[in-house]
Amino acid sequence: MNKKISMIGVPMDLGQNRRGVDMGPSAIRYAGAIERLQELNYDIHDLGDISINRPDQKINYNDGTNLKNLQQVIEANEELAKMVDEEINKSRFPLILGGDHSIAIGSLAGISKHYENLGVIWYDAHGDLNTGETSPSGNIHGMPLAVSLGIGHEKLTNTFGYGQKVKPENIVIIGARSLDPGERELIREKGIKVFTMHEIDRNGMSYVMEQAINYLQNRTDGVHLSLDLDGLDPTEAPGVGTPVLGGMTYRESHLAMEMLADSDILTSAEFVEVNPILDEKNKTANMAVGLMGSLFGEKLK
Ligand code: EXY
Ligand code: MN
Ligand code: MN
Ligand code: MN
Repeated sequence: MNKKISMIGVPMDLGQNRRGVDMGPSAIRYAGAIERLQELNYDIHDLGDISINRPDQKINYNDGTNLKNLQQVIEANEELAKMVDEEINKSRFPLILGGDHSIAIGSLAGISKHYENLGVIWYDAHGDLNTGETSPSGNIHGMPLAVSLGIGHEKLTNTFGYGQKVKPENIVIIGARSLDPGERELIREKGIKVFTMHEIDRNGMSYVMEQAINYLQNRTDGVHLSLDLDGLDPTEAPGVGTPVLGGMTYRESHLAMEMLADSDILTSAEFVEVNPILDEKNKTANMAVGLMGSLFGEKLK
C-alpha cells in the first residue's frame, strides 16, 4: 500500500434528508483516524474539510428536476474531484471522509482519470444506482454509482468535465439488501457484479471477498473502496441515516478489510454516511476508524 495518505473531509449532508451527516468527518477524526494510521507508519496529510455552500432554504430544487440541492452537490463534487486529482498527481493515496454518499461522484471523478480501468468496491446496503426517474426520494446519495456509470442528470455525469467514470464490469457491490426496482433493472441490464447478503450468508465473507478481489485484480489497474457505514448492521453501526437490518457484522467487515489489505489492490478509499447525531457515543465513527486500521494493514490481535 502507498504509505502516503491525503485525508480529505467532505462535510456534505445535502444529498439526503437527515441533518448531521455533515459532522461525519469531525466524528471520524475525533475517533482517532489520523493517530491510528500514523501508528501504522503512514505519512498522513490532513487537508481539512472542503467548503460546502449551504442552500438558502432547507431543500433546493434546481433545473426543474426532483433532484434535491443539485447545484450545491455539483459544486462540492467539482471541488472534491479537483483536490483528489491533485493528491494523486503527488502520488498520494486519497482517503475521503463523508459526508453523505453523494460525494462519491466527486471522488470517482478525480480518481478515474488516472486509470484506464478503475475498479470500484461498493460496500453498502444500497446500490446507489438510481436516477432522477427511478429514485423514490430525489436524494442524490442514492445515485452516485449510476452517475459514475454516466447515467443520470448530465450536470452530475459531467463532473470534472468528462462523462462515464467507471465501467459496469469493473464494479463489485457487496452487502446489498435494499435495491429499488429501477436499480435491479440497471444491475441486470449492465451485468454488474453484486454480492448480496444472501451470498454472504450462504458462502461466507471470506469466499465473497476472495471472489471480488480475484475478479477485480484481473481486469483493473486501480481499485477504489467506497464504504458506506450503512453496509454494516445498524445494531453495530447505528449512526447512519438510512439503516437497513440484516447487514454485515463487525467481524465480517474487518475480515473484508484485512483481505483487501493482503491483496494490496486498493489505490483510494472513502468512508461515508457517518451521522454522529444519530449515533450512540460515536460508535459508528469508531467503527469506521477500526475498519481503516484493518484496511491499512493492522491485523486484529
Ligand atoms: N434507494 C433509496 C433512494 O434512492 O432514496 C435509498 C438510498 C440510500 C442511499 C444510501 C447511502 O447509501
Ligand atoms: Mn509528509
Ligand atoms: Mn451508499
Ligand atoms: Mn447505503
